[in-house]
Amino acid sequence: MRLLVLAGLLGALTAASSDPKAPEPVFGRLASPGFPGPYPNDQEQRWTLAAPPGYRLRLYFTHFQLELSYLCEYDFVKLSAGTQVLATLCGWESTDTERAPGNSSFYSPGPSLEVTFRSDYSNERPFTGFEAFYAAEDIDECHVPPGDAPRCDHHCHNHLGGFYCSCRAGYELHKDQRTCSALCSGQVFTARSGELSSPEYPEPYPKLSSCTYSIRLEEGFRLSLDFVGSFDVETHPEAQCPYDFLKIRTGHQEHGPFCGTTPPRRIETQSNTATITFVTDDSGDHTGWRLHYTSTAQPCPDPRAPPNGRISPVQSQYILKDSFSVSCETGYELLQGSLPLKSFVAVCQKDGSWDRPMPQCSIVDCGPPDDLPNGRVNYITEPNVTTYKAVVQYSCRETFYTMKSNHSKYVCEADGFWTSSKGEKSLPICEPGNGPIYPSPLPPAS
Ligand SMILES: [Ca+2]
Ligand SMILES: [Ca+2]
Ligand SMILES: [Ca+2]
Repeated sequence: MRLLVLAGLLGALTAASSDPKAPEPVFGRLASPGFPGPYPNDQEQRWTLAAPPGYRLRLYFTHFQLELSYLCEYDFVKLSAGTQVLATLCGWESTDTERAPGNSSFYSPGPSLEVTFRSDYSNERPFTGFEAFYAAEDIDECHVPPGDAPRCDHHCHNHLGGFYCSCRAGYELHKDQRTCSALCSGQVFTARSGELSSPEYPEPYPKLSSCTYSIRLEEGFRLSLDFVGSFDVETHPEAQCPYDFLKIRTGHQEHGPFCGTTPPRRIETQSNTATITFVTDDSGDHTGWRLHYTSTAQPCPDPRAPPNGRISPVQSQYILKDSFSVSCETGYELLQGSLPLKSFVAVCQKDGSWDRPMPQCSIVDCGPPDDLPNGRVNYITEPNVTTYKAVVQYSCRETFYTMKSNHSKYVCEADGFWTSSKGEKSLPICEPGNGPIYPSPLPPAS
């Protein structure tokens, strides 16, 4: 963890010190005294090379010929940065124990490089020393050796003299300039059941993030919370969840903090609300958690459909906010007391009662059929029965009137109207005519 913090700090410093102006180019040449002639004895020369911040130095040799000694004890060129020795070089080509530069390039780890040339008291052969060139090069901070922590949580952008980090959608760059914090606050769940999880679950959750999730149901519901799937939140053997933690507040109760790999047990609450807080620190790879919530409430009595009616939907249980509607069979109409209803919906309330009483399905009554001028009406089904499917028949006063229509039977239909078999609701007409008239005259033979 400490390492990561350090890397973050370095990153922040480097990013902060990046200058929009392009720095002066830094390059040059170094050579041993007297080059290309032999170098003198008892020399010690030091060059301190500096590159702008965010740059490093590349050094390569075009000529190298020094006295060879065991571990380069006599004459050598030493490359160092601060207290770190990068290379000690001597001879003219590498041996098992000594190194000569050959065609290698040498890079400073940071913006400074020290080059030291030393010769001892003797130069047995006329060794001609070295010539080298250097130049400042941008450090590609985004390129990290395999196994090293990347500079940026999500995206790294290199530029001359520095670099910067950016984040995927749904994240924002933390003020450490490298970590991407999840935008995971203020999520509200209002469905009766649902699922929530740490960001990216079951992939590792983001660092330096603070997530809040609220479950808000209407009063009367009671929430139950179950952790499902794997549970993995960074923990510590002694301290209680010092790094990352999950806390749950339900009503006036607080649960947690939770961490570790054992999921918390089912939480049965007496509350219709819950707030889940998940806070993470700047390190660790843990997969997080997933929570399934359900809710219940006082059930309402099972509704029983009235005769000739049906209810929908049919459920094994109805609780708060559940509703059902009643519809009547064809030929029946909804009636609450004596009041006809267009439709009926009852809703279960939080005290476990329905908000209105069950209606009835009452048979449709078409009422007494209209009188027919110059004619009469006979009840076919039963005397004075005027309800659904009842049939009446009209006839004209005999001898003087004939019926224009040949549909004299009317049925009480579901819409409450007497209707002929042709679908007519208007009465037949009795017209003055000849001879004896039959109740249902046949059409004249053609
Ligand atoms: Ca020497
Ligand atoms: Ca750079
Ligand atoms: Ca952590």
